[in-house]
Amino acid sequence: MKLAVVVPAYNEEKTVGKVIHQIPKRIPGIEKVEIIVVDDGSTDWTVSEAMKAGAKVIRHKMNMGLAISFRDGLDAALEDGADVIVNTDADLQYDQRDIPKLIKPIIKGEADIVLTDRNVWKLPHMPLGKKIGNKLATWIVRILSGFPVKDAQSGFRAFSREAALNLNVLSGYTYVQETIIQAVFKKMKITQVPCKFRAREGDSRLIKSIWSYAKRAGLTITTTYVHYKPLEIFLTAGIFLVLLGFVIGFRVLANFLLTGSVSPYIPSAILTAILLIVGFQIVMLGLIADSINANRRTMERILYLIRKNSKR
Ligand SMILES: Nc1nc2c(ncn2[C@@H]2O[C@H](COP(=O)(O)OP(=O)(O)OP(=O)(O)O)[C@@H](O)[C@H]2O)c(=O)[nH]1
Ligand SMILES: [Mg+2]
Repeated sequence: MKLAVVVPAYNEEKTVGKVIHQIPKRIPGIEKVEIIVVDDGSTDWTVSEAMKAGAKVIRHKMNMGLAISFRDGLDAALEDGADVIVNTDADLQYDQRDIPKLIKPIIKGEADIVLTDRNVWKLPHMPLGKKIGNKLATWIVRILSGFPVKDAQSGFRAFSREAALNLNVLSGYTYVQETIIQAVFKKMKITQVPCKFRAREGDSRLIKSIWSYAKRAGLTITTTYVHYKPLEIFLTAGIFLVLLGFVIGFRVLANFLLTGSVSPYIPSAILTAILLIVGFQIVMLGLIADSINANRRTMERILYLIRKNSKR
């Protein structure tokens, strides 16, 4: 079996080499380990440090964002014939010696994806605001996906070849929540293992402020859910409005049948009309969104087959 370790990096000259050296090169069940650094337009010495440490480097001329780098890393690993893919950060926060533990369920064929749990509450170096943000985002992913994820923000993960072939990252910013929601909806088997997580030296490259992260990650989570469950969302909202319209309109209709007049319920009649029209339109939108969803599934199947049959 071949393992590819993907390391997205943006201006990580101080740590990327150490991360590469720390990655175990001999792992039971693995014949070959390849390290792929995805340099995202770094303006420091990240690329030369990564090459010096022996990694293959894929370069973006401009900063494209972490999610796009992750996607390109997965594609490169698949093209190189990886059977197992690990994604890790270049900032030395994760302990690469956890990799054998991480890939074990995949080698044994017991999981498609292995997530890690940093146990954020117990991390002495993580600020309280970040802990709360992490817990909140994890809770939202748990509710939306229906999977009891423990730490949705940890980027240290392992994927089987089949899982990587099936994932399609659409966000440009962060892939962590999107991939979990997709994996659950695509019925992949997910396992979770605890991992160590050190304090970061220097500033975060990804998170400028908790609010901007929350806004962008929130948008990604919402759109991912809508992409996969449009009918449920629109149908629920539309039917709710139509039913409300019927409840309010019942009195208007009864009065009209008895007296032949809408008065004195004209405001209720207007509200009923609005609720019925808007509700009906939302149901129609749901049906259109569901047709688009069917197209997405077809296209994902085509992409899967193209990836599966290319190179190797
Ligand atoms: N390719 C790419 N990688 C990025 C970008 N921003 C951050 N990274 C990398 O993604 C990994 C995680 O980024 P961090 O800045 O450590 O973000 P984080 O770990 O979520 O947050 P911290 O807890 O503050 O470290 C690191 O390896 C970064 O080098 C980016 O724009 N593009
Ligand atoms: Mg980090």
